[in-house]
Amino acid sequence: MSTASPRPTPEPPSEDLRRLADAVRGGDRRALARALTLVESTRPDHRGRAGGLLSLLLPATGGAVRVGISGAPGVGKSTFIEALGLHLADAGRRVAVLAVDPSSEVSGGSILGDKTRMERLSRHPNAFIRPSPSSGALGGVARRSRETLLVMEAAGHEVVLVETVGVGQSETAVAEMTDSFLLLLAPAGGDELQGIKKGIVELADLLVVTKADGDLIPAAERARGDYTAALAILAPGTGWHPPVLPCSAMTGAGVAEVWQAVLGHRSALGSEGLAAKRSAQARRWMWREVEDGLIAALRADPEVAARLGSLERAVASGRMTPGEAAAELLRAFRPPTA
Ligand SMILES: Nc1nc2c(ncn2[C@@H]2O[C@H](COP(=O)(O)OP(=O)(O)OP(=O)(O)O)[C@@H](O)[C@H]2O)c(=O)[nH]1
Ligand SMILES: [Mg+2]
Repeated sequence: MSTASPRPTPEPPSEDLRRLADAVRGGDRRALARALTLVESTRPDHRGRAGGLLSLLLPATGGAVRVGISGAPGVGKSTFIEALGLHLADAGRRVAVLAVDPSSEVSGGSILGDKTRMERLSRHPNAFIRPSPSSGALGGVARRSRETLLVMEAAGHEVVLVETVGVGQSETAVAEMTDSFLLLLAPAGGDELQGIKKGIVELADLLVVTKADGDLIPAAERARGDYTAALAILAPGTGWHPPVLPCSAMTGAGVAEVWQAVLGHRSALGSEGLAAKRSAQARRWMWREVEDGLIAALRADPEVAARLGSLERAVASGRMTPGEAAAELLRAFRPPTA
């Protein structure tokens, strides 16, 4: 299992790093690209510099509307992001797009690798599209994506759209770095309320039925009814009721309404609610990093490594309880002193 290695102490900012941070804040696209390459790098000597850069940029972050977009493969995420991105960019908003794609190692390409799907948006002067950082364990990819988001924000983007494919933990990771989380659903109802699992519904602030155009309009309408009914059962609580909206990225119908609903969710949160949500996310993120760092250090410990094999075998064969074995590993562990 590969785990994220602990980040080295941030470098005290050099003159060079300060210049880069200033250029990023000034909206220089080439500086932004360089900064993102640094932040996404896994090279140990880059990590310290990246930490230094992020410290410099942190005061300039927080100003964007952060929107997560998820859904099953092929549901229309990229096409929707392009339509929404163009809607906003044409209205003069600066839009950034990034992807969290822990599977790219397996599939051999990133979600946004197929640039043709966002060709128009990627050429728009108000838009900046960043493909998924090079693959790896979700923890590492998610951390780099979160930092990418902060850098894009510091560069003055007013909206950041984060795409992730709706399989497993990457959804949770994206929900934990965004203000509003959109779940995209296919225009098929009835038995196919696939996406509507309780865990996912709890993450979603907004549901969008995609491809509501042409022959699919009746199916999209039915799906909207089914999903609305299912939500009433699954999420009966008070507070925010996630709306279900039909949308066609192809014709553009419903795109503006989805954006209005995002803003509606935002105003329902209120500025205090939003600040509280972001604080909780930042705290959770700190603990994720602590956990990742501890696990990486544990696995790198020679004493632990020497005992691991026999302890695992003892547990697997029932000669030792998992609790005893864990206690022995932890006793052998000498955490590195920072
Ligand atoms: N009719 C119709 N087709 C659409 C619409 N949006 C997307 N599609 C089609 O659905 C297919 C998948 O679209 P994508 O946007 O690539 O879907 P995705 O969810 O990003 O897919 P992955 O990233 O591979 O998970 C493409 O063939 C699109 O042309 C729409 O609004 N209407
Ligand atoms: Mg896609």
